[in-house]
Amino acid sequence: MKKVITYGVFDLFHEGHKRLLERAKALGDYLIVGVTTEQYAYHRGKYCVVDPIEQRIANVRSLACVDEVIIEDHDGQKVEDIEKYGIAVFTIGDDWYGKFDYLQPFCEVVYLKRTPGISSSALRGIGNSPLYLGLIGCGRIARRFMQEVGYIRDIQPVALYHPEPDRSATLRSFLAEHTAIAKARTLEKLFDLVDAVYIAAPHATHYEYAKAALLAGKHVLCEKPLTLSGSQALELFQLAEKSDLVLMEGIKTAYCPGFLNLLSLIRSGIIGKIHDVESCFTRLTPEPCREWDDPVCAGSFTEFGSYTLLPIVKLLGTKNLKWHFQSVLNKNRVDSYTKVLVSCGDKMAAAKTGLGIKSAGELTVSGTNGYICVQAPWWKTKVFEIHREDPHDIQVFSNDFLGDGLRYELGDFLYRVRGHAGRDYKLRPEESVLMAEIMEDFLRWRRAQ
Ligand code: C2G
Repeated sequence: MKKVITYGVFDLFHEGHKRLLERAKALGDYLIVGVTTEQYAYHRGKYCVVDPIEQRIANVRSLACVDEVIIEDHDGQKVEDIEKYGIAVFTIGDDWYGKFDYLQPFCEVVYLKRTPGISSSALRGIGNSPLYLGLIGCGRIARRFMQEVGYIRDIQPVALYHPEPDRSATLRSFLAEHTAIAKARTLEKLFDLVDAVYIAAPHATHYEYAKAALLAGKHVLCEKPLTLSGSQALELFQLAEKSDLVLMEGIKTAYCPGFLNLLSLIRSGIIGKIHDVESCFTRLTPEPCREWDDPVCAGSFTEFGSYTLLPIVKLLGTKNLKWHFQSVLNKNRVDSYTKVLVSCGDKMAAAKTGLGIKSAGELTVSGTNGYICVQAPWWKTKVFEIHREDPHDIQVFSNDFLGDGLRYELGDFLYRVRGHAGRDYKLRPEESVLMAEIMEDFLRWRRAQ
């Protein structure tokens, strides 16, 4: 029995996939098809897979030429499968030409001509022209954004709005670096050119810009903190829902595979019942700069609080939380270091942020059967450890975190703007609203100090 194996994502199953599988079967007597998991497709830079794996498996299995379907979910699996199933021929489309020659010592490798003119990404685009995106703000995060957006094929940044178009040196150098981006002199001009906006402007301006964009019928991805008031955040989400628009808060950790893996393991009870979450984000930031000087909301908590609150609202929930603040304030009443103590029934948490004081940027989650520790930069969650009573009993988990990680939230933004469901659990509106409430309460408390 001459066994053949091939692999694919097989998203939005189409004629090209069918023809490839039929020709693969013709290379032998028995065809095994490996269908790639969404996580592993992510790992390989495919951030917008639409069909759930069950659907993709069913589509492949429905072909008479397919004898067996397996799951593809990790690097190096192909060699394992070739040996495990006694494979004679590995085959794949010639868009991978040469990439699997390393399998030749194990079996015959055949690249089959790809069917021209059809692809899952084109099908994803059907009825959806590229998402034309406008930027508001052109500081550090906007520059990192431009590096990452290149990984999401169907998002095209086309214009930028800056409140001081003629005076900003940052704007001039940004536009010099990104010549395909047009300068929109007014917000209205920007909205005329785009389908969605990415807000990377100073925190205190987020609410007004997001509201203007939503009222103009534009989807919004807004850097954290979304707003500095719970009621403003709630108003924005209600406006987005009423207008059938996507509003996402850009806390990139919430969308990255490692953090999602961490949450699902904790929720599966791997460290028992959790009772404490401790998160810390500090970055020594020399003065003067926006973080210290912003007249409305300078300080460590408005800068890094969203990151440190995220695991707390994810693991303690959004109901019946109590919190209080402690801060080290400078002469301008700006917090160089803040600790927020949170409690909810028999659960507690502490979020620490620092601009002028350094601390261990770790995330620790404590439970009845062990604890999880993630070293800095835990907000770019890659490796984490599970510790038990026995100090030698340590499990290590490693995950992807590619580039600056914005590509994950951008993939989800496009996925949701395209009307696909099933990813909004990563950061729910009520979680963003609660974090905005805590931010609001902090600024009120700080003013009273
Ligand atoms: N294909 C084709 N013609 C097309 C589109 C795809 O012949 N018009 C082939 C691809 O070359 C591949 C298979 O169909 O062999 C599945 O394609 P995808 O679903 O895009 O999967 P891909 O990302 O190529 O995954 O680890 C290897 C990967 O899993 C391959």
